[in-house]
Amino acid sequence: MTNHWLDLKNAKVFLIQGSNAAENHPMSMKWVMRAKEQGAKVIHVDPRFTRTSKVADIFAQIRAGSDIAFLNAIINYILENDLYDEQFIKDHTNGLLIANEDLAFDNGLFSGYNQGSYSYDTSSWGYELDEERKPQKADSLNDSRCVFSKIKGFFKRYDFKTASDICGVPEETIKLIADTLVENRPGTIMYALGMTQHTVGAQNIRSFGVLQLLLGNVGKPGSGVNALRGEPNVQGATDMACLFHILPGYLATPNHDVVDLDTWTSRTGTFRRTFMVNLLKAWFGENATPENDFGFNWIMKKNAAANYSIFRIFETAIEDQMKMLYIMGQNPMVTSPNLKLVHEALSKMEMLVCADLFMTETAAFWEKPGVDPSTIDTEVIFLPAQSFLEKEGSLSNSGRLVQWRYSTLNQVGEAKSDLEMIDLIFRKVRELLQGSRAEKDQPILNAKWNYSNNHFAEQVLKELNGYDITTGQPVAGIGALRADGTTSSGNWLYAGVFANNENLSKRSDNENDPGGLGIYPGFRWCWPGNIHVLYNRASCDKDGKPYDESKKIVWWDSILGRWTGYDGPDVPNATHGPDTPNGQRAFRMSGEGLGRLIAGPYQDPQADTVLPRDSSGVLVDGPMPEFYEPVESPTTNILHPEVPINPCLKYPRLPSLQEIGTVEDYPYVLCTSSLAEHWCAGTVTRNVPWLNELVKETFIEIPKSLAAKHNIENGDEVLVWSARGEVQAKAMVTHRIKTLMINGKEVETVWMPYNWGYKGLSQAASTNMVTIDAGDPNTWIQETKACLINLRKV
Ligand SMILES: Nc1nc2c(c(=O)[nH]1)N[C@H]1C(S)=C(S)[C@@H](COP(=O)(O)OP(=O)(O)OC[C@H]3O[C@@H](n4cnc5c(=O)[nH]c(N)nc54)[C@H](O)[C@@H]3O)O[C@H]1N2
Ligand SMILES: Nc1nc2c(c(=O)[nH]1)N[C@H]1C(S)=C(S)[C@@H](COP(=O)(O)OP(=O)(O)OC[C@H]3O[C@@H](n4cnc5c(=O)[nH]c(N)nc54)[C@H](O)[C@@H]3O)O[C@H]1N2
Ligand SMILES: [Mo]
Repeated sequence: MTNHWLDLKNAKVFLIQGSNAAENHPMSMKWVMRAKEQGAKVIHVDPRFTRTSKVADIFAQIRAGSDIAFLNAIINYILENDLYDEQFIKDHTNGLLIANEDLAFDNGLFSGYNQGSYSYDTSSWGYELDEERKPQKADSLNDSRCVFSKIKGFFKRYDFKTASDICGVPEETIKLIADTLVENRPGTIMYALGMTQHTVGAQNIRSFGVLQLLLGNVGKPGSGVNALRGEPNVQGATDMACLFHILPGYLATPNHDVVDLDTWTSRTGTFRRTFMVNLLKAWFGENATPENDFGFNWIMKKNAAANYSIFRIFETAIEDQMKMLYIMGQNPMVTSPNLKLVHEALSKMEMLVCADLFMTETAAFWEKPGVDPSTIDTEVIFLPAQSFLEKEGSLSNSGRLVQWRYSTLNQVGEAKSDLEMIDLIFRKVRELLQGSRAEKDQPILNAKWNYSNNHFAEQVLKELNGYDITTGQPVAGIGALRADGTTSSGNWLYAGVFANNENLSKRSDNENDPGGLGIYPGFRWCWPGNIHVLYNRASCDKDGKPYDESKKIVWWDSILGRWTGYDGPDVPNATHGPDTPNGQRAFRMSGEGLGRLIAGPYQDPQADTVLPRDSSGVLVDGPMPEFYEPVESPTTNILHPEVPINPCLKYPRLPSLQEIGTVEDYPYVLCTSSLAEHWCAGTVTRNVPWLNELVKETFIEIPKSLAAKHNIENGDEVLVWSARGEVQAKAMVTHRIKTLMINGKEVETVWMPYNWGYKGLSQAASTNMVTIDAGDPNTWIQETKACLINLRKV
């Protein structure tokens, strides 16, 4: 979230799109409803009418996977009718900067496309630079060369009629939603998987970003683009880099050609070098010295061209390259798309280790009904894990609030905490490697690893915060981190959580809320630096004065000579005023310090210890969000039929296991998601009898019109099949999904939960037998919100 949960109460309008907040994030609705009591409007855009739609003032039923067309039409309307916040655009976005003259878009492709590699050379997506390599700036937004003029041209194709033909939302509803957003500011956006689980998932969110920048809805209370995160602590997990392309604190994992720390620095910036040195000190302790580049070459490198996502883990197993997998707290035999492929992959592994609370479908994959276990050689080891009740530790919520949890249960049986399991394994592996000179073993032999079993998790949090090595005391914040190896910090974003040797994630002051904005600065601790609203510098004009005095959050205090306010000011340096370059960098992590309407690479030439020099924030599949159809689509792409789907998509990779269905054979769109009554794989919830009583088995929601066509009634057994597999489920004939008119043709959508498998107290077919494992080329999230199926009554 750019903002935070309590901040929702400050919004005047909510665009909830691709999120079923009422069922999946019920606590959020408390604040939405509070705003509604003050007159705020709620808009819900979803293929299916849910409990969230029930509280909406406007509900728009949209075709799954067509959101960019819908959002771009709103953006175009705002641009064409001068409904944008001109001052904000000039102050805080790159709208006035002169775009690179080679930037082009033609028939579905941006400039720089390479057909053979399905990728873009992004160099034409940046700016025209002056002699000092700074972006040239136009005097007015009317300059035909500036970013603002370029986006006007780009979004022009998205008139209401075209958008409506693509997404199925009537033209007048799109206009009503656009007017409601324009008339009620600040407004906020809440989204989750309905937007991200697509092959255009990241560009969906870029449309949100452009929309909010145009409306001036960034950095202010009640504004922002808010990702409602999923699994408990998924925010913490991404902060700690449970992803292949980043290290803790979102630092880039070096590619194979990054031979030393200087090369890494030249690509990512001196600013980030400090964080990298601190990370290396945390990992390798005394063994990380200036002489050995702080152990930089001990950390893993990746092949720049390779994809190490979960898809490739399974695919490389099938290709006989992945021999062993250690899974902690995941049940991919239910939750991963295209389960046939996953099963084949697990069957080919030499060894599978699963640490879980329950015997999962994954740990027992060899017991899958219809499979002969004697044909599978994989050795499976199951490690019983402690649940959150048996252990303490911190969780980071969607609003980046780090909150301490205490254990409430004694250890049950032989179960161990994941930390303890990893500790035992690490120590044993290191013992086995003692004396090895092999290069690949050096990271383990040189690691700093000296935890004790006394409040293990708190030792880890302290290490993430980091120490001043010269005094042995925890550092007070990001500003205290040095690049010379005299401080350490396992994750720069968490520097400050242990300031003054106190675990600030345990703080509980829920009384003191200066400004009444819901910030409560003494309640737990928020990264970075207890800043609750990111980009809050953008709530002020060039001179550091709040645009809206009645909703001020931070400001420049010229008497004190510093940025101050109710929240931590999000500025590079609190004493660098509006008359300095740093005082104008509301988007301090981007090279130009501005919000990007066009997102291209830009490196600041005068990168010093404060200014970053990198091209982060650039997506691989375009500088502006363009609409592409899902891989399996019920219709043609009317904008550019020759480039129907995301041109950066490499799919299928294993054609025999990744078949793509066509609308002729598979005429209906399948949308999948979770239920209020169950949790993801259902491993935990399907073992709770009361929850099974509420929803006892999987089902398929079929619109009345389609059910009638197939003679299906409520409760009938239905066979559902795609190009990849089949499942059987009970029919739930529904009014909640309706037929949509797309490109002049009727399109029917059905919906299924994905929470079942063949273990636990409630067993049923796994929907992911039929879903598709094509993924967004930026994030590798799967397209589980839209694929094509066929169905019949059994
Ligand atoms: N009770 C409960 N709560 C949960 C979970 C759970 O399993 N059970 N899971 C947690 C997890 S891990 C996550 S990630 C979150 C997920 O939270 P959400 O993202 O809110 O959950 P979903 O239901 O997957 O999807 C949200 C909505 O997106 C809609 N949708 C699908 N495709 C599209 C599309 O193309 N466009 C638009 N506009 N909408 C679309 C779906 O119809 C659905 O209503 O919930 C978390 N909370
Ligand atoms: N078709 C379709 N598929 C989807 C989605 C969809 O919308 N549609 N949504 C996707 C999303 S958003 C998500 S997040 C994934 C979720 O996919 P998974 O992560 O596979 O699902 P969970 O049920 O959350 O699995 C968590 C496992 O962790 C175990 N566990 C709980 N606590 C602990 C612990 O402390 N230690 C250990 N070792 N184990 C523990 C639980 O028993 C459970 O087996 O599913 C994805 N799959
Ligand atoms: Mo999730």
